[in-house]
Amino acid sequence: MEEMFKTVPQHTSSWLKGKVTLYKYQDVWNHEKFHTGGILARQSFKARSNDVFLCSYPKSGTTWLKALAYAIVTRKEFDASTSPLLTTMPHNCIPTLDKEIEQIIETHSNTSRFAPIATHLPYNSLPESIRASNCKIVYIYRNVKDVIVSYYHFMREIHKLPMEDAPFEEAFDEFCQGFSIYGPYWDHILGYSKARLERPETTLFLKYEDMQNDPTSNVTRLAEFIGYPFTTQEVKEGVIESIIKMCSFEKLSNLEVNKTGLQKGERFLVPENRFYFRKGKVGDWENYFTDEMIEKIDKLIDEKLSSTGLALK
Ligand code: PAP
Repeated sequence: MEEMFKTVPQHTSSWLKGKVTLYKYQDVWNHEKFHTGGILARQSFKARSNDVFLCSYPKSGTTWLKALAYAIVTRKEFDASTSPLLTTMPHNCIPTLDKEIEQIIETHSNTSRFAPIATHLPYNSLPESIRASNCKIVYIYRNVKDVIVSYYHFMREIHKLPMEDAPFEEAFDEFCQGFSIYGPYWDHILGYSKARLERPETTLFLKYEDMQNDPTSNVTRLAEFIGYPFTTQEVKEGVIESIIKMCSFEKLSNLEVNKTGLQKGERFLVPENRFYFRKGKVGDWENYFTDEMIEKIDKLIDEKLSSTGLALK
């Protein structure tokens, strides 16, 4: 596969001081290893109709969604004082298709037990069996400007670049041009938006900002959609609130595992868990965007994404 990547378009990010080269394969820009993960997934993964996929563009709320889905699905086994989420980073509670395909194939074929699987793969890059089956897809999305800021810091931290060595303006421009992991970002959103129109019954869109504003109704929707609705008794007992609290940014980001642990399964980069818990706020972009950037990104959103009907600004 290495040979194949030598022949496809490449882009080396100048704002990351040449530390990252992205490859364009089948219309998607990505690290070689994530392309390889996607190719292996397409070759070997067979979806079952009761599978649930947690899909997202990076930095849109994946970690939070994983924690919530895991807590919902395992709530009969564990409560807020015994949950594995207290000692395991959410990314290690729910596997990612394009990163951990071998492990997923093994557990998926050895058990009929329902377990959500996450992925950053664009809709058109998903294994055919997922697109052809009626398994459920949850897509979390977020204000693009906050995605860009979050992406900027994550990439910068992983590559150990202080802010003064990583110009935000350049990162912003590259992102707008489509040079980002699993990019272009626009195509990611568009792909899942089209899927939502084609398969409305089996696709749930959740918005990060809505989840912050009204976690109870969004967690209720999520639980219903994935087939784990809360009973009246559970509602009375405050189970929803307890899950929301356990999965909150404040709780998770202060756990030892998320403060000091390292991600597993990365071949050449080992992100620290704390990189996935930066601020967890809505609107941090206001501290980074100039008027010119706001104008540029809003215009791009109008041009590229108005057909989705999603409020992304
Ligand atoms: P990933 O795609 O690499 O897994 P993802 O989890 O989608 O990353 O995004 C990380 C963002 O979610 C961070 O946003 P920030 O940079 O603006 O702070 C992170 O802080 C935020 N985040 C992580 N966990 C939570 C949570 N429990 N509640 C709210 N936001 C969270």
